[in-house]
Amino acid sequence: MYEKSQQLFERAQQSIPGGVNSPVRAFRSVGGTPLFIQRAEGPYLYDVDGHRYIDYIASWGPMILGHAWQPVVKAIQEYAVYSTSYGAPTQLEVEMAELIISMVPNVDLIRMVSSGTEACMSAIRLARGYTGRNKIIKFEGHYHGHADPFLVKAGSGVATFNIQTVPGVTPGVAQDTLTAPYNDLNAVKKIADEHRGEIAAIIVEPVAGNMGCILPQPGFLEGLRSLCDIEGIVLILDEVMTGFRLAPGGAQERLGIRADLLTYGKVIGGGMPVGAFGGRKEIMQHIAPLGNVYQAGTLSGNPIAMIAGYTLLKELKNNPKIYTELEEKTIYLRDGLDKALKSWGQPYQINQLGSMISVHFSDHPVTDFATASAANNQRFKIFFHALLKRGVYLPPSAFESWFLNNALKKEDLDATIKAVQESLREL
Ligand code: KE4
Repeated sequence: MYEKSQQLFERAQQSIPGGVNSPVRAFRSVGGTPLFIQRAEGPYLYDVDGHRYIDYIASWGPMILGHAWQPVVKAIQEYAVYSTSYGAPTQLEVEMAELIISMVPNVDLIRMVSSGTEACMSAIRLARGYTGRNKIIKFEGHYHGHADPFLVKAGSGVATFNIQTVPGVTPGVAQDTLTAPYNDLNAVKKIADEHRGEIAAIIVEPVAGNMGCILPQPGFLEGLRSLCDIEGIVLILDEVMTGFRLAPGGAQERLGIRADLLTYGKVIGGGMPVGAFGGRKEIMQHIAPLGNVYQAGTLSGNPIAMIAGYTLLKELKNNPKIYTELEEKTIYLRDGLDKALKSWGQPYQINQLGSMISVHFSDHPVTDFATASAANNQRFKIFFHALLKRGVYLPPSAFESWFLNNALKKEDLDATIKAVQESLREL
């Protein structure tokens, strides 16, 4: 069934660590051979063995309008002939920055980078440079990329592989990263009391997507906001997943919260390598060459990445009904999954907001890393493969959010629900 993927995976492991260029792709937590993808179009992936899958990863978020969305494809084709990089400023970068600023309520200045990791690590450095303080608070199970300060009780692949302390992250770095359970405001207040005057930033996924999809409890983000105001701490919303996905203005618009700094990735690049960080001018003006907080990148603002991201964001800004359609489709899927799983009679939870959703085989609400970890993730493993062989491609880990794309049609959602119904006897 997966002969060519198996052959390619064998071959890949001879030249690439683990045969993949990012660990979560290796299927390690669900077992089996990672599928090698030949091409994708709309809501479908096609693997090298010719199988078609309904895609709920969407490249971990970017492909919000589906794969090979023609305006982006055409824009890349058109601009590639002008060269693929100059290492000098372009009008495109100005137009991209102006477009983002027009979509997000409280960004005065924004700096483009080439990944979400770069965006988050730059935002942390900026917060430290701006406040003169060293420590940060992050949340257990949250993932902000693979920069050293974040690899303390991180989510996504770090949680998937249950890596408690990442070798290579020195005690000197780890000591400045303090952690609290997500949705536990009292724990954060306690840390802030114990480290008054030492904390530069709190960085948080406004809707967590790296331990499945987990929503903020009412008042949690608002509590962080007021704590940061009182203590002079920079509030960083990591919107790499939620930005331009939950609303044109991201989680800030959807949840009515305002951060001091924002980080972006994924959707912002339309599938090309793009990240960004931005916020109030009072803070951003400390970034070189304006200020001395140094941050740089050979391919930052790359013209091909800019035209891809710009073309996609322009569509999202001009057609906000896309968000309504996406949420309606996600709620349709959620309700269908709920009906199927209820008939099954075993415990489960479904978390959903906008076009982010996840299923947890747990008999109590999944609200943080501890409850996500306590779920029956062995059952998720079986669920994953039962759906995969029926042509439905979920993230290969219980510690990931699913992402819907707007190319999905009702027939795709119905096929997914049917596949879930048929798979229940295997769980
Ligand atoms: P990248 O460096 O992978 O572009 O972005 C890091 C990042 C930062 N912040 C959040 C909230 C993120 O979810 C991510 C990356 N997400 C993972 C999926 N959970 C990327 C997939 C992968 O690691 O291959």
